[in-house]
Amino acid sequence: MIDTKELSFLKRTIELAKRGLGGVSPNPYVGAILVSAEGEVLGEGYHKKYGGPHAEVLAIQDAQERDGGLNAYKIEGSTLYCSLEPCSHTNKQTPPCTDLIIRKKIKKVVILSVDPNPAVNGSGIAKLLASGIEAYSLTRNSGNSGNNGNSGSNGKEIEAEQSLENTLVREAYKLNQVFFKYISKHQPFVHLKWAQTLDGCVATKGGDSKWVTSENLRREGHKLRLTYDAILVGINTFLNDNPKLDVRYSLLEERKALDDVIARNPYRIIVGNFNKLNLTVLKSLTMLNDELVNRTIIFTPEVFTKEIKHFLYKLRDERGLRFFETKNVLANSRVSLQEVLNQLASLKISSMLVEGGPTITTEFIKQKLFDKISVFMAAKIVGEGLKAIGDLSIFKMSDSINFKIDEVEHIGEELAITLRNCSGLSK
Ligand code: AOF
Ligand code: ZN
Repeated sequence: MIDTKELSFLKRTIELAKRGLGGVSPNPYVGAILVSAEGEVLGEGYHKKYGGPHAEVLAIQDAQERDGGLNAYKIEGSTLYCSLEPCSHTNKQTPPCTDLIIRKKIKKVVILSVDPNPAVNGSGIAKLLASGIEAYSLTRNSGNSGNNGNSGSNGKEIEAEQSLENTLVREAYKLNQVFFKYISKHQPFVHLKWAQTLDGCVATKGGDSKWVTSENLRREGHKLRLTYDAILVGINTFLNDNPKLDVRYSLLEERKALDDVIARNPYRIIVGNFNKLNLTVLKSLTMLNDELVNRTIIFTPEVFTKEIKHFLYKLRDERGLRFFETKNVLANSRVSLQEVLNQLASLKISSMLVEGGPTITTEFIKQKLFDKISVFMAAKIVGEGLKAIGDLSIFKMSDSINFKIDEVEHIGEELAITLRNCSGLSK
């Protein structure tokens, strides 16, 4: 176990890492802080941009430049705290962080999460140890963790430190859940989200859905959008709601104002059969017209309707629309969602928020292709209406799909519930 001061440095690495939001995907969020042997902070850094310098490199650079380089000599013998294991592999965009750490004669490296990237996965720590650096992570090799029992704490303090340590390890895991899945399974992280009434409806029986939840909760939805590479909807939502699927409420602008981080709208994915659509209607829809057409991606079974095919090809060639005719077509001309996920992974899209509607969401649930669910619940009922989830052919309560509730947030009169699958159905 490590002491409270060191835990506070690790906590800071998570705060720093979070500032990379929107810029680093498909890389992980990483923060690092360099502390002198006397316990003063020499430098801080976080991974800001995919392809840009890593957190450790920026922390060391900060230590070299701070106060006109006055404390640069203290880097030798200092301790580096990192939210993720420093990389040790080559054949990538930036040089390995471990080499710089070794060159700078840093004495100790304390890490929250091991990097599950098969090219790293403990070899960063091994390389540091082989160079005589005291290196350990709180998530693995904890036998090695410098817990020499000499922290001088009494029982209560040890308990508090242990609980803070566990909290930080959990937070570091949550921070990079998307990266961990993408890098180990080469599949995007899938988050299903819908807004419903107390009686489970996303629209009235007349089809009215504006609005199920209040403005407050809708803003939360946009905050969620900001954290994902892509938003996916089914063709029905695309036609009926004519959504834009961008990030509003000035959230992008707020991010842009923070340091020099990147803020961008997520990709917008439409899944469904484009064959039977009305061309005039199609031509009028926002996502095929606005300034973000080059961030729209369509997945459809092969399009036989000549005019529609011509229109979509033209948009692809002239405005950068991405248009995929899927190879695997399921019953009723449904698109294979597994094929969609494979294709997205090859486009380096590491995460996706599925915003409906019921048909496509039910399909993701049926095919067990999701990692997380958020239900935004309004304190209202409408009786008969359009159900959030369609038929799953479940007849016995004991066959229901069960979840663990991760978080319940009370926002005004409404709830934001985050769940994870726990009925043995997860991939
Ligand atoms: C670190 N610190 O800040 C990050 C790490 O292509 P590159 O050079 O950016 O390398 C990407 C890989 O490096 C990524 O897949 C992950 O394993 C690790 N990310 N490592 O030491 C960082 N972002
Ligand atoms: Zn690195």
